[in-house]
Amino acid sequence: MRLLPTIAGPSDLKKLSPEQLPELAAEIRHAICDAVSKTGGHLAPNLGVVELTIALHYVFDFGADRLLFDVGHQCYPHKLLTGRLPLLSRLRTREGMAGFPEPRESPFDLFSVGHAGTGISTAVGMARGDQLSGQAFDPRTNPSGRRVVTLIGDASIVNGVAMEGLNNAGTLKRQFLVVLNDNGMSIAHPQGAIAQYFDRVRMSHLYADFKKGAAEILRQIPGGSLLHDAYHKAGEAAKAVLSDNRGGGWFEHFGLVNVGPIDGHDLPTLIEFLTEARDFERPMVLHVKTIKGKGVEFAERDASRFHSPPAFNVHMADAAEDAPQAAVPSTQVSLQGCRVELKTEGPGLTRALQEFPQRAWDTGICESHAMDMMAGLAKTGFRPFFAVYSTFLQRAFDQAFQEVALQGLPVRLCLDRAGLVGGDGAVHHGFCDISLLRTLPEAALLAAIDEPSLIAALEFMRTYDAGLSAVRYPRDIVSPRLAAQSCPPFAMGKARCLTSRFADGRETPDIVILAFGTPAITALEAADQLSDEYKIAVYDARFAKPVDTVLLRSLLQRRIPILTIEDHGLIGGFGAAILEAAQELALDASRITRLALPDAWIHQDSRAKQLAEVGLDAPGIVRSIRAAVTGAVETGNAREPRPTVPAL
Ligand SMILES: Cc1ncc(C[n+]2csc(CCOP(=O)(O)OP(=O)(O)O)c2C)c(N)n1
Repeated sequence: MRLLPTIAGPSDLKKLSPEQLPELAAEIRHAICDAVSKTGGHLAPNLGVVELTIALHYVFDFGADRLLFDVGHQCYPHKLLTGRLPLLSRLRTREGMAGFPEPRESPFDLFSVGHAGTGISTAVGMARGDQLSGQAFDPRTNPSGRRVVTLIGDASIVNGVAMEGLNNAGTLKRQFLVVLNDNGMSIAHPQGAIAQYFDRVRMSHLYADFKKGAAEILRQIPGGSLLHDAYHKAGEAAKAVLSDNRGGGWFEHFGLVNVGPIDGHDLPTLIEFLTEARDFERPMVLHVKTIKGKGVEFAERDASRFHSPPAFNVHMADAAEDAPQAAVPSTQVSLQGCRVELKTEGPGLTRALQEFPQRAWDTGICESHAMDMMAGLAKTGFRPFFAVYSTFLQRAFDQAFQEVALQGLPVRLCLDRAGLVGGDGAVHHGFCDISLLRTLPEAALLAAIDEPSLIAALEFMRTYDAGLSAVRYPRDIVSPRLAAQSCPPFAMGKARCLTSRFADGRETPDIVILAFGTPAITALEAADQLSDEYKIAVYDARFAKPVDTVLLRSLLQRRIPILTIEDHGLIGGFGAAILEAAQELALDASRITRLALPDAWIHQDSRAKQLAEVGLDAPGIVRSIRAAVTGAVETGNAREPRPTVPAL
C-alpha cells in the first residue's frame, strides 16, 4: 500500500492527481477485503462505492459540506478517506472502527445510522437548517456555503421514509444532491415496482448513450456548464437526455432534476458530473450505476452472500477457476437456522420463498407496509407470520398498534436478532421490542431459548387467535444444554422450571431466577457454579406478557428472593412486567432484583463481550445472584438506576 496510508483526511486526497485515483481505489478495496475477511462486516456494499466515495470527497469539501449516508453500511471507504485507516483492523469492535457512521468517531460522520430510509429526510433538515442560519451554499450570495449530499441505495430509496423525504426534498429551493447508488441489489434482489423501474432505466438508457447525448448538448452550448446550461438553456430535448424520462421520469415528479445513470466506477465521469452537480442550485438526483462487490471476483459473483459475511478465508482457487475464492466457514446451528427447518425463515427468506412461492413474500425494506399487509391477511382469515429483526420492528410499531392489535387480529411476529447484536452495535440492538409490544392489549409475548422451544413457541402462536403474538430470539448459536430434556408445549402465561428438583415446589430454593429468553441457559451455568453455596431454581419464564402470576405469587408469599434476567432493556421489559405484577398482586416486591440491559447505549463489539459488559454472561449472573440473595443492590436494579454501563 502506497497511497492510502498517506491519506489522513480529504485534503490529502485532493493532493492526488486524477491519474493516481484508480490506484487508491485498488488499495481501499484491498484494505477492506482484508479487514472484513478477519472480522466480518459489510463487504459487497463497500466494494461497490469505492470510486463513488473517492469522487465525492475529491469534489466536495465535507469539512463544511454535509454528507449523509442512508443505512450507512457502505461507509467504509468514507471512513478510510477521513483518517480512520488505523481503526480498520479492529472493525466492528469497541476500540476499532464502527461498521456504521458514528459521530463519536469523527466529525465527518453526522448521524449514527443503520436503519434504511433516513438519509434524505435528515439531509432535508440540515439543508433547511443551513439556510436558516445563513450557511447554505448559494451560487450568487454564498458560493462558499455548505452543500448537502445524501447517498442512498436503490433498495433503500423504496422505503416509505425515503419517499416522504423525496416528496419534501422537491420543495427545497437550493442545492441538494441525492446520489442514488443503483447496483440492482438489496441484500438479495430488490422487490417491487420501483426496482423494476430501475431495471428498465438501466437497460434502456445505458451510460454510453447518456454520455454521447450529454456531449452533444455541450457542443451546442459553447463554453457551457453541462448540467446547469442544459437545464436552463437547452430546453426540453436536453433535459430529456440528462434525465431519463423514458422510464417515467420518476424523480422529476417529486420535483428533483434527474441525471443519469452514469457509470459509478468511471472516476473521470464521476468527478465531471459531481463537479457539475456541486454548484447546481436545485434539488437533483444523480443516478449512479455501480456493481455490488466490484473488484473482488467472489463478492461480485455472490454479492448477496458477501453483503455482510462473517470472517472468511480467502485462498487462491485452483487453476481452472483462476480467481480468488472465499469460503465462509459453516458455524454452529444458529437460532436463525432453526427457522429454515420451521419453514418460517425471516429476513433470510430465500428458502421459504422457494418452498412456498404462493404464500411467502419479501416486501423489501418496507416494515410498516409488511405489518399492515399481515393485518390484511389476518382479516381474510389467514394466520400470517411476519419475520423481522427486532430493531426494524420499531418501524412498524404504529401498524402493530392500530391495524393489528386494535382490530384484535392474530398476526404472529418472529423477532429475530432480539437483544444485543454484536458488531452492528447500538443502531441494531433489539432492546425495546417487549417495552413497545407490552403496551398492546391481548398481545402474547414469548421468548425462545433453543430450537425445541422455538418450535413450541411457534406452535403456540399458530393457535393463538385472540390478538398479536410475538416470539423473540437472539443472533446466537443454539445451546445444546437442554437437548436431552423434552420441551413441554407453551401454555398461556406459564413459566417452565428448568431445575427439576424445584419443579414440584416442595423444596424451597434460596433464590429463584426468572429468565426471559436465552439468558435462562446462561443462568443454569451460573447456578451450576454456585451449587455448593446456594439452592437455586431457574425458570424459563417463556412469557413477558402475560407473566406467570401464579408462580410469582407463590414465590413472593414464601419470601423467596427473585432475580429476573433478560437480554432486553431494563425499562419496560420482562423484569418491569414482574415488578408491576407484584404490585398489582399487592405483594412485597422488595426481594425482586432485575438484571437487564442498562439505560445506556451499548456500542459495537462481539455479542459475548457486550453480554459480559452488562453482566449477562455467567460470571455476571453469578455476581447478580450473590447480590440478590444477600439483598445487596445489583446491576440494572431500577431502584438504583445506573447512569452508565456497569463496571462489574
Ligand atoms: C429499516 C431497515 N430495514 C432493513 C434493513 C436491513 N438492510 C441493511 S442494508 C439492506 C439492503 C440495502 O440495499 P441498498 O440500499 O440498495 O444498498 P446496497 O447494500 O445494495 O448497497 C437492508 C435490507 C435496514 N438497515 N433498515
